Amino acid sequence: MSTMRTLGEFVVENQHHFPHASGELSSLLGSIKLAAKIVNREINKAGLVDITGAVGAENIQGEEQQKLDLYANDKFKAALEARDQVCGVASEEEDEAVAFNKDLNKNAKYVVLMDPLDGSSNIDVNVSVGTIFSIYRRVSPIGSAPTQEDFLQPGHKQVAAGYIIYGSSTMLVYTTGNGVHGFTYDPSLGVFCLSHESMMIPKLGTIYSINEGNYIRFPTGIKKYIKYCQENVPEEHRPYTSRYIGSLVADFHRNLLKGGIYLYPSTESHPNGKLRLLYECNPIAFLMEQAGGKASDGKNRILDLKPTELHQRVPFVVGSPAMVDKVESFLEQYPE
Ligand code: P6P
Repeated sequence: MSTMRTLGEFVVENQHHFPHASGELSSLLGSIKLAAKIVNREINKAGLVDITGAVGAENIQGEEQQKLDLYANDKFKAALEARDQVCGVASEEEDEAVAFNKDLNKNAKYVVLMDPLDGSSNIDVNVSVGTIFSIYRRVSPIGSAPTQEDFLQPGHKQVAAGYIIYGSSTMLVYTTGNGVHGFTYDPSLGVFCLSHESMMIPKLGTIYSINEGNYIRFPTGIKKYIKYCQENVPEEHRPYTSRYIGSLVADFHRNLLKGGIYLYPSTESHPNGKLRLLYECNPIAFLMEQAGGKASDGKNRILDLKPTELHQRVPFVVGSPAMVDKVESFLEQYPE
């Protein structure tokens, strides 16, 4: 239910929670909000204009870049560079971190890491996709160019994180460490309205999200957990329901609202899993913990991991706390 409070008003009302608040967060989120509106407009036209499909190039991950991947990357970078809060960004679509060198960025205090359009291979088949962002205070001296250390901070140092889901409706969901709040976009007004204040995930859900096509390549503990989910135990609300869209933001958002767990484990071909620690797992983990859930690599808390590389991957288990605990117990019981 929309309370007719806009994102801008809500952020200003809660600005005092943001460390060293001086309107920086509202301006920083304002640039993300602007880029989200622009990307949303193009996604909703996809299919009508030549903006879908591949560009015939690959990103550093070796993944085929979609036209909208690059479009979204450009728009979010431009919006962040146009304000004086951000000194640089790291992106799934950029091999290296990008330093903003305009005078207005010189004294900026923050860096942003992002997956500008996660799940973009789904655009051509009209499945929800999303933008994921993660915000840190820089650790290098203000006034100098950002350094690798600014971007390789552990997830518990995030000052804000969130996502935009471009789905049946477009929503922006974010946290600054004081709860998770969701805003639904009203295109007729051009504003994001507060629709989900203080989102909390149910402690136990009945949805498990994993690509079971990889079953034979999963660790034994994951195979055991999948079979556990499928056992018929009515008093424990099992069997569970399998729901996997192939778009992290969409799977996560549904599980956040209804309760559930998302898993992208290690496999033989991807020993560190597929998802990237810095701009997928850390922001999603921050949101999940703020919503009362858990996020681990199957053993270690995601937010405690010390990053070593910009695009490093990590196995990922995120969702209702009791369900994450159960996965970790199976992995402990059946170590590889
Ligand atoms: P698979 C999209 O490429 C993504 O990064 C996530 O959004 C999604 O959950 C996952 O990969 C899907 O990967 O291997 O199951 O197709």
